[in-house]
Amino acid sequence: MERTFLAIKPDGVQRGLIGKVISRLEEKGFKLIAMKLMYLTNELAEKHYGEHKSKPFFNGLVGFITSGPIVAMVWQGKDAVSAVRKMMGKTNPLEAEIGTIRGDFAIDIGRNVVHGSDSSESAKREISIFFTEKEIIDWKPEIQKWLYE
Ligand code: IDP
Ligand code: MG
Repeated sequence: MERTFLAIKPDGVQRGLIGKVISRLEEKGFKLIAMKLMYLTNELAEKHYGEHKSKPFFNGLVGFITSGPIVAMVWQGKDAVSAVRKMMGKTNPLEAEIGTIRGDFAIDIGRNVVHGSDSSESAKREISIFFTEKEIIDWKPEIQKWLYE
């Protein structure tokens, strides 16, 4: 089963949306296999968002993502990377479909509540930035047989 990295950004934490975001993924049937509440250091933030280094919004993005605690998570399930991206909605929340996390909970592109890996390669990279293998718990939910045929 595929793994993806999902983070609730400082805006989501400050606005009390941790539970709602987690509920959506739990209700969908994905399995939470790692989670921590943490501050991102500048160094970690710049590494995580390395692909955007040359973008005009990079400094603002790093400043924002380090401005408060985030919730870093790993979720597992069938096609988890693309399915979670779908549940997050488009980067710009006003373009994101209603029913998605960003579509329902956000307005501004710079305050879009969640980060999620955009490919299985970036998922691997991001998971390894945030978690050690020991922190990932591949437990067996009893409900599994009711989710997958
Ligand atoms: P994603 O989060 O949907 O993968 P990316 O293009 O990877 O979107 O951008 C990373 C983050 O950078 C976005 O979630 C958003 O918060 C911020 N961002 C992207 N484009 C802009 C922009 O044009 N202005 C301000 N912030 C942006
Ligand atoms: Mg991205």
